[in-house]
Amino acid sequence: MRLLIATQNPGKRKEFQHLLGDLAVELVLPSEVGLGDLEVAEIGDTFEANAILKAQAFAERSGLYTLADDSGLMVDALDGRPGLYSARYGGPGLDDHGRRQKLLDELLYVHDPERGAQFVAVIALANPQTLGCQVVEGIVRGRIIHEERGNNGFGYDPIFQPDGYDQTLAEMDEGFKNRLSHRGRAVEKVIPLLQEIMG
Ligand code: ITT
Repeated sequence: MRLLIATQNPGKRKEFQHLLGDLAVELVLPSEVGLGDLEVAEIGDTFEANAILKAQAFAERSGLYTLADDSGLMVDALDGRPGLYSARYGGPGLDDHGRRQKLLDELLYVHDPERGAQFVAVIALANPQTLGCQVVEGIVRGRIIHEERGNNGFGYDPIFQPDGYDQTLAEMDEGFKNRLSHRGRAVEKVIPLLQEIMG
């Protein structure tokens, strides 16, 4: 079976390839089916709605079973922001580093006990014939530290320290991050669904 990994984010793409590498499916990237430029408007008001929008759009155009992830960082002291807007936080002028700095600035006067946060990933798996979706979720709790640490991963990894660990996600190697991350936990739940489809 061919499975399209419907993300334009290279960090996510790499993690999915690692997480699904042992499965008996052929992983296909958007650029390999002429969809390297497809951007889906994320107009849903939940992670689930946006994951479904992305999975359906790519499944319809590719004719392949498609997996899409909508994810983000929810900071307790910011009432769950940046949340759904994690990728675009602070507007189009900012890169990943700029977004992390914006978040750190907003938390400048927030003390350690109040720096709790969680990463959420919702994965939608779309059937190309019916465009019906199966949806799973993964969460990892942790806290926002005071300055960036580590060069691995992507996005907000350098400022997020999972509960029970001294390292940030960006200080862990990919295999380690994948075992405990929101995306890793969601993929664990999607694997049985893929196995069922493959029979
Ligand atoms: P696609 O829609 O093409 O998949 P995207 O980056 O726009 O790519 P989202 O809309 O789901 O994806 O935004 C998720 C953002 O949340 C992402 O850009 C990061 O800023 C952040 N994020 C999600 N998972 C993360 C992780 O594992 N580590 C660090 N940051 C993460």
